Amino acid sequence: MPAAVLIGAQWGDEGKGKATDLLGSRLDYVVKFNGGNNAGHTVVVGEEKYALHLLPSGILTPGVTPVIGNGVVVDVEVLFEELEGLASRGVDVSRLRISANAHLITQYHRTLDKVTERFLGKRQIGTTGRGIGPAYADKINRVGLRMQDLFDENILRQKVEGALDQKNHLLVKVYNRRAIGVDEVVEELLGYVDRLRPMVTDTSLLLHEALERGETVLFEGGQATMLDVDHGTYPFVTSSNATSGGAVTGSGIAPNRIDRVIAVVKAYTTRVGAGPFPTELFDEWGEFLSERGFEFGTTTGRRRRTGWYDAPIARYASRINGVTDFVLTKLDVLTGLERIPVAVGYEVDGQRVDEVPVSQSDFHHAVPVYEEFPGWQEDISGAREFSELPANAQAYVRELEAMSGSRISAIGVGPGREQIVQLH
Ligand code: 2SA
Ligand code: GDP
Ligand code: MG
Repeated sequence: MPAAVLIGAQWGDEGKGKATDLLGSRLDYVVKFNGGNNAGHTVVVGEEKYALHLLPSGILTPGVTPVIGNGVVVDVEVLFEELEGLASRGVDVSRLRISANAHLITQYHRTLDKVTERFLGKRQIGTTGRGIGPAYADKINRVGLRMQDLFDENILRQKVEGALDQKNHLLVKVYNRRAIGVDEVVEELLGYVDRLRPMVTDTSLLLHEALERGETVLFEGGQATMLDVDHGTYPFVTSSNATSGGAVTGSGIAPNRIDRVIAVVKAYTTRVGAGPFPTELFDEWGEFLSERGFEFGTTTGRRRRTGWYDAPIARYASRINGVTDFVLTKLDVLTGLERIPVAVGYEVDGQRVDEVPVSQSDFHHAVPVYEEFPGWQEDISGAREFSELPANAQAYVRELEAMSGSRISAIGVGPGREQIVQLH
């Protein structure tokens, strides 16, 4: 497995952090290729619980070099907070490398994210408020700041001036906010330069050389397929490519280097923020999944919306990402249910459809068509072999596998690092 991509198949929080951590001992590099500190990965190691936002989960595995690729947007204040938090708990953070081409999130991006959301009223996306969308908008609009700009004060000042010209107009005239000064932004950023210098490099070259030496690299996606700016439920998406293609553009590694695509999929579905969600539950079963699965945002603490497994979404993720293996997580959360519904298709305006509809309006009012499978009552959190799962749990996994387009290679039966059943 010289180069593998690990992504989320649904709307995020599938347990990607844990899955990465699991592969950790076999890896040399773990690369974050999209998003920023909107991500939230919870990893439980023994008694210790870590919540990672901007840093790749691989940072927790000794010997692994964590990399922040060019496709990431970096809030440097958050970066150092997170690094210091981990270092104070004994984690070695000295290997971190950051792409010179990664873009920066500054205070004006955070401010704009929050005021824009408020302004949208009922049309809110439900962003994490971390400045992600505005930072990517600047990148595409060619007024973004990159890591490398920090090392030339003149260039940095010019670029901040350019970016603030437009933003101050918007902030003052439209949103009735105070103007942001060029000096305050530049001074704040310059304060981090000395600490950043040894970390910032050409990470595309670094990874290329590692692969040439036969070392292993894992590309870890933030958010998930249905939140991808191109392939997700636009406009209720994040502003980056969270699908496997993003690993290529977001790291500078060619597509033909990648030989495995692992998608993490929950045994049910959750979503945080606004947007369509066909299998969403508003009853006691939704409550059951929320409480049992402890479905609260790792970054914002928001309660996640919950629903049953949606097989067309898994098939869609399989196709868009070229999934070679699924890691099915949180199977333990379903323990105790008599019957488990799974969406096998939808009804749209009286028509049966088997795939995720391309029309956003159709997806908004798609009604799931369910098949029900028998549940199990036994505690499965101690299972480590497939044969140790109750027969109904085994059958549920096999049914999902048959509907989802790729093989299931591992099953999560609890939050702990060791709570996993490996199939392949
Ligand atoms: P943004 O902030 O611009 O990326 O928000 C746009 C949409 O993307 C969703 N989004 C997420 N969905 C699930 N998990 C995410 N990470 C955190 C977690 C979220 C949290 O692990 O729990 O703590 O709330 C994440 N990040 C972005 C977001 O909800 C919007 O729908
Ligand atoms: P990520 O964003 O995909 O990394 O996922 P999050 O960390 O935001 O959310 C997943 C949550 O599920 C975390 O609290 C994990 O500790 C937890 N988790 C992961 N795998 C399992 C599992 O198999 N069973 C249970 N019960 N919890 C799990
Ligand atoms: Mg998360």
